[in-house]
Amino acid sequence: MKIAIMGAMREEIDPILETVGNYTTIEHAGNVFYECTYGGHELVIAYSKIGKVFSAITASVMIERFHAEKLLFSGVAGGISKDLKIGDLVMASALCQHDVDITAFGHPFGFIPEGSVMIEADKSLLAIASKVAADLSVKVKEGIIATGDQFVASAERKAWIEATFKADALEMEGASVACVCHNFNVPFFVLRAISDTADGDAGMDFDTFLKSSAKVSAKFILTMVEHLGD
Ligand code: OS5
Repeated sequence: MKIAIMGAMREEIDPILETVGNYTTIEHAGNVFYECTYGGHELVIAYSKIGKVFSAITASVMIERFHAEKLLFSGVAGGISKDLKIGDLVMASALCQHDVDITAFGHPFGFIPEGSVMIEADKSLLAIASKVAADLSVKVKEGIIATGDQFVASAERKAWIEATFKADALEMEGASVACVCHNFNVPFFVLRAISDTADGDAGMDFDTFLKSSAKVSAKFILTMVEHLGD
C-alpha cells in the first residue's frame, strides 16, 4: 500500500527520514518528495511549508501524482486541553478551520457553504492508533484540532477557539489536509505532539520543544505504519 506521511516543517519529517534510511527524492511543485519502503509499505514523505495553502498543495500532489492511498500527518501543535502537556500526543477525531469567518451571512464560524465545520478523520486509522498506543503504553488523547493561518500566542484567542469549536489543540495545517483528503476520498490521520500551550509563552516554548515533540510524533507514526494492514 502507498502511504503518504507529511509534516509542515522540515523538523517534523527529519526524524522520520532518519529512521527510514534509504530513500530517493523527487522535486515537484515546490516540495521535495522522499520515496522509500518501510514496514512492508511504499512511503512518500514530504514537508509542505507552513499553513493551509502550502499543506493543501502537498497533500494534493501526494494523492494525485504519487497515488497515496492513505495520508498520515505528523507534527507539533499548541495545546488547549488541560489534559495536554508539552510532549503529549493528540490525534484528531475531527478538524476545523478556526479562521474561517463568513458569519456576516448567518453562517457559524468555520463553515463554508457546501462544506462542513468539522471534517472527521478515518475511523479505522484512529482504531489502529488506539491499539498502538495501548501496545506501547503511550497516552494519546483523541480530540478536536483547530487549524488556522495564525501562530496562536494569546490566552484570549486560545480561549475563543476552545469555546467556539471545543478544540483540544490547534495548529496551522491539519484541516486543510483533511479537506483535500476528504475531497479525494483518501483516508487520513492527523497526529500532533504538543510543543507549546498557545499562550503568551508559545513562541519561546515552540522554539525549545519543536524538535523533541516532533520526534515523539514521528516515532508513533512510524510504529503505526508498521501495524497498517495487520
Ligand atoms: O507549522 C506551524 C504550525 N505548527 C503547529 C503549532 C502551532 N500552530 C499555531 N499556533 C501554535 N501556538 C502552534 N504551536 C505549534 C508549528 C508551526 C508554527 S509557525 C513557526 C514558524 C517558525 C519559523 N519561522 N521562521 N523560521 C522558523 C526560520 C526558517 C527560515 C527558513 C526556512 C524555514 C524556517
